[in-house]
Amino acid sequence: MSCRRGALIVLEGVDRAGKTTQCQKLVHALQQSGRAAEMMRFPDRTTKIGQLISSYLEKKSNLEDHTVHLLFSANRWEMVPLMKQKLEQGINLVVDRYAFSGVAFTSAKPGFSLEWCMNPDIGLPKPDLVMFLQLNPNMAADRGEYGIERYETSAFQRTVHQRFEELMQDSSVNWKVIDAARTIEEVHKDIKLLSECIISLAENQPVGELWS
Ligand code: NYM
Repeated sequence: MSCRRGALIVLEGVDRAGKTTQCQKLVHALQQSGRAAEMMRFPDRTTKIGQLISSYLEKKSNLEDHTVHLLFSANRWEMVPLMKQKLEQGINLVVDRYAFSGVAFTSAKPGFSLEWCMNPDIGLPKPDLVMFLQLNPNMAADRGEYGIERYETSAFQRTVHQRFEELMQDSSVNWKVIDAARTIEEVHKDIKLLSECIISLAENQPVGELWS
């Protein structure tokens, strides 16, 4: 008998919503409760493609806007064999950003439709659950100065937030909105509960394909 597969759980949100902290806490909590869990993040800056992206984000290099969008997508695709392998082994994957960030950030640039941006990510492993850490971009800005990387301005983040709102209209994706304006522990409690439910539901179902 094959083992139960792991769940693919994604956390999304604008910068400073607390995604990374919450991903780490979730992985830890799942492991504490005896479940196999690992964290992944996109962009994965460790690969050759990831290094091109990282240099672009740090403003050490310039890349044409379509090109960098496709690199972000390629950075996800190059991890797909590993993701599938881990899910099949029963490891729950907790992912810090995924294709939704890809679409929200590029489509916040002038001249990019949601549809064009979604295309290269069609067919990626479909998350069983996408939790959107909802934080008003003004509150996100109040959490301290934005960093110096590309996209880290209040005006751009407001547009990114609007694009996420549009993406969340798509009922083919299992979106859950989490109020991220609360304490770290309150937010974690909700995330943990939702994740535990989806892990039980996903284990007997095949991994789906995103947007296809
Ligand atoms: N970003 C992230 C994109 O523009 N496209 C993508 O596909 C992904 C996954 O990269 N501002 C942006 C969002 C962030 C930046 O993310 C780096 P992080 O989580 O700060 O490393």
